[in-house]
Amino acid sequence: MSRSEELFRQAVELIPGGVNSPVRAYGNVHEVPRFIVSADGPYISDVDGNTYVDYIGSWGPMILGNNDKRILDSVVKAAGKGLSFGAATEAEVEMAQLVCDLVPSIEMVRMVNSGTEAVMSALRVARGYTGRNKIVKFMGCYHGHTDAMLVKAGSGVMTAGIPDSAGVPAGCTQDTLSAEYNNLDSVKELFDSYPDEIAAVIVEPVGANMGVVPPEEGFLEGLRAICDKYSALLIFDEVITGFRLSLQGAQGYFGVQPDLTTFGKIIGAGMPVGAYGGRKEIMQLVSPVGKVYQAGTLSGNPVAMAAGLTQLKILRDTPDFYEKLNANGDWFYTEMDKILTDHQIPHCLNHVGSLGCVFFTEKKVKDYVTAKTSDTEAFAKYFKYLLTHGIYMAPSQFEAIFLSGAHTKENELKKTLEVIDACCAAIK
Ligand code: KE4
Repeated sequence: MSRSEELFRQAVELIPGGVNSPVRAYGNVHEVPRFIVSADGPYISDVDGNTYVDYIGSWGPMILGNNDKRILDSVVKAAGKGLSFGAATEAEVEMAQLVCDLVPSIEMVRMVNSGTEAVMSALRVARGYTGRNKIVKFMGCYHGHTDAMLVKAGSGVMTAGIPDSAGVPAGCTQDTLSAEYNNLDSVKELFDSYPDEIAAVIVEPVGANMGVVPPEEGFLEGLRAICDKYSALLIFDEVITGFRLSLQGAQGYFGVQPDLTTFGKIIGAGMPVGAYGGRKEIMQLVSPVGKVYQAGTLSGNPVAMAAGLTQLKILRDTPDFYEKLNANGDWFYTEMDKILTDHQIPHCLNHVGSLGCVFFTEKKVKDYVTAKTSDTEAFAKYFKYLLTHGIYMAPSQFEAIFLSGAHTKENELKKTLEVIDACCAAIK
């Protein structure tokens, strides 16, 4: 028995599913989760001495690659002065200034400790600012596990959101309306029915939690126009896309400005950081100055700020970082698509910059319904082959591949394509 198997057997008796976050349990791919001991650059290593090319990067934060020594040094230095003070610090002012400098739509920002907390807070601010209760989200988009976002996928103008989790009272989701990604008519229909009741539309500007689903031409611009027409707020959930697609996130990449933005992952460089921000007239509503309450013991924690600040400054100051990362992504995913096509494997490969995903379906995946046509058993075979040949991908069809600046065409990307080629020959 492997050490991972031993640990997993022990873990399942102590932690729900043996993991501290469900996707890590490998449930969708019928595998024993690999217990990790270390990571460095584009690599990650498990307790049994196996090393893999890492395409999860802690689900997005590791855009520079794992264990960047510059970030580590800043964390050690900050930790040496004390782990947390629960008081204002210069690092928080520096982080707020940096985010406002980098993201044009943001004039004021509040740090929290996770993407979920950022979304929960942004929704509350939107409701407080507009005095309205309803929120529009999109089927297939994930915004963390705050009650209001845990609604059953399903459109329908009059159907109030139905909880998609036990323990969520109907009252928490009755004001959450579901629309179809890349379908502006489904959004207009909701606004036609509730013209002055919708506080906000929240969207992943690139869907990355139903696999990767890019916005079709005009989709984000259309959401902007609809929100303007009905005086609702547009919230971009950039927990994944923030500081990934460009230094200005998806809003800079696509040129559409939201009213509020949520961040996570990269902003913390692997430490627990979330953030939400927007125009000052909106953010001034947040306590202690405004009437919308929000708080957090460890928000803006000095050690986490040190990590996030160092990573964001490197991304800001490294010439052509995003051009090179996104060009590697374009090349890698295009080559991957060619390999699957040459092997005549039904697939749809979607990508935007360094984010990508292969769906095992012959349909063009453009929303939740088409994403769900994927053959998840075929995905499980693909996943297992790659894992047993040194390639560490997300253990679910409905997640993303995350490239980092540490992955090189000549080495890791080339090796990965060779394994994918062999995989296709083996599984078709
Ligand atoms: P956290 O609370 O997990 O920091 O962020 C929630 C969240 C919010 N918004 C978007 C767009 C997200 O993708 C996430 C979390 N992403 C998942 C990966 N699909 C995190 C991995 C996990 O749940 O373990």
